[in-house]
Amino acid sequence: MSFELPKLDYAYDALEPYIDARTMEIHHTKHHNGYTTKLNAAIEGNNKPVNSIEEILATVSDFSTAVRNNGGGFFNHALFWKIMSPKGGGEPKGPLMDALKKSFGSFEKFKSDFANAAATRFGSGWAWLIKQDDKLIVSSTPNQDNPLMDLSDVKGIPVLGLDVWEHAYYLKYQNRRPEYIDAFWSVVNWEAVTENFLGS
Ligand code: MN3
Repeated sequence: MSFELPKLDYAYDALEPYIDARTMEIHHTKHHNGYTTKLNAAIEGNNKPVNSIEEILATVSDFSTAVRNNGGGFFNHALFWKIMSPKGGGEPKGPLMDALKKSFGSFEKFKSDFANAAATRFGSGWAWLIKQDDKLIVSSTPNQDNPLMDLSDVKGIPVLGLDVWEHAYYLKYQNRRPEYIDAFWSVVNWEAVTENFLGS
């Protein structure tokens, strides 16, 4: 099988002013496209049958470093585009809000834990909200690793993810990663995040 670069559900400029159009365009057409192309090249000719990206990630330690890096990059960005929307922001409702309050004490505490994980991830990586059975926890991973990978320190189902590679924010925010993290809350698509939570 081969993987295809997913289309965005909105225009490159739709997340302005929080995430600028140029960053979105380069991020999707260059970075995500690159991970997709390199993932396909890396799995071509290997003898393991490949049925889904989730299956690859769950057994990623059996694959090459190229599959780990590009398979993670392929999955992480596909999730990232989905959990953002020009109609995003605000607060989640219903079961997700209940679960966040139960796991973190309050929505504000969750936001501050998540922002802290994103701000303190040294170098390139991702901050995550993940589901472990009934519980929600915050974690972060280096590079393009993610919590579905068998070699991840903290494992679970990714519900929300934030790309903190410099390519995700440098054109607009330069070294001010905390400002980018702050802006991210204005574009979070809580309906999509709730689907990730309920569907897993
Ligand atoms: Mn990225």
